[in-house]
Amino acid sequence: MISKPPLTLYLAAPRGFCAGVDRAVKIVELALQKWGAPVYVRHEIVHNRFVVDGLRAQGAVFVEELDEVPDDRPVIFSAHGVPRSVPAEAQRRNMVYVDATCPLVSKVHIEAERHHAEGLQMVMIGHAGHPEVLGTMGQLPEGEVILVETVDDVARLAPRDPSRLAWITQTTLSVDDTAAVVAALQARFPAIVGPAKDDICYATTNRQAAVKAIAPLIDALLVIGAPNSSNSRRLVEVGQSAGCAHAQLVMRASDIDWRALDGIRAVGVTAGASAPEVLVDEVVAAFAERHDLTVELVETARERVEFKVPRVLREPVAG
Ligand code: 0O3
Ligand code: SF4
Repeated sequence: MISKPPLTLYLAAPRGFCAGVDRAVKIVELALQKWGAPVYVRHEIVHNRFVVDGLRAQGAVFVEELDEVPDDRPVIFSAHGVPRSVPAEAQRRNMVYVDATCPLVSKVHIEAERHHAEGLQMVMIGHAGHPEVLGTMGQLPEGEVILVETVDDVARLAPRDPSRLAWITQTTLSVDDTAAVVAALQARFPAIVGPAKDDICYATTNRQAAVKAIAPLIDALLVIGAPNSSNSRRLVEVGQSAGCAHAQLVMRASDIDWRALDGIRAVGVTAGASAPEVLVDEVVAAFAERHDLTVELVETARERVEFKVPRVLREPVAG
């Protein structure tokens, strides 16, 4: 028998589903129980094909815009949040809708509204075109939120009144990159107001910290997550910045570039906030097939956050 090469697999914790994703997936499942299929979902409920396919198999129909939903079927808004115009349109059409926006994204929406009510113009740090950014910017009238992505963007900002500004962020950004942008904003606009640190959520922060902890131990990092998942892509970048030159984003085990992993002695594995644990199990099993594997858990925090589903889905089904 040919012996398999030894490999230590450092499994980051926390990893995978956050409380907002857990709640959003539950909302779709409960809506299907309550109203039967089809239940429409505007945008991928979370950015993961396996989650989406699983819900589709139960009768969920995924669309990008509300005009693709018939008036007489319930619709769920994704965890990333929606511009104000979306629930407004659903109300105008008398539709049944449930908003699965993560409460930590809604918190940023409320922050933006509060600053706006005080007459401040907002600077949002985030990624152009991302649904969360579109949703948060869409809480306020056009021109009231200016988007910056980088330190260089800060130098180009031309606000209405540089002394009347507030900043907010997307929840899934790189903690370190964001700190640099915030510092640039504060240097250029000393009067700017904002959150104590940033609006990056606990789950994003914890997953990045866990990657930093395993980076010195590993030759390669695998992040399980989708290419359109902002928080997952940030985990790859955090791994690279922490010195792990070889970091791969993989949707599942079949995406692993084994050739690039040839000869390594230690690998790190984590998963984005929208990646289900079954995919982690699959990746670990794929390593176990090829290696004499030792799995070590590296736990840098324990998460106990849970969010309730909206009341309408907690009520017993009528009939
Ligand atoms: O925002 P992101 O692309 O990371 O979204 P995912 O991958 O669906 O993960 C959940 C995070 C979220 C809903 C927004 O904070
Ligand atoms: Fe909510 Fe954070 Fe999860 Fe986004 S990553 S859904 S903000 S808990």
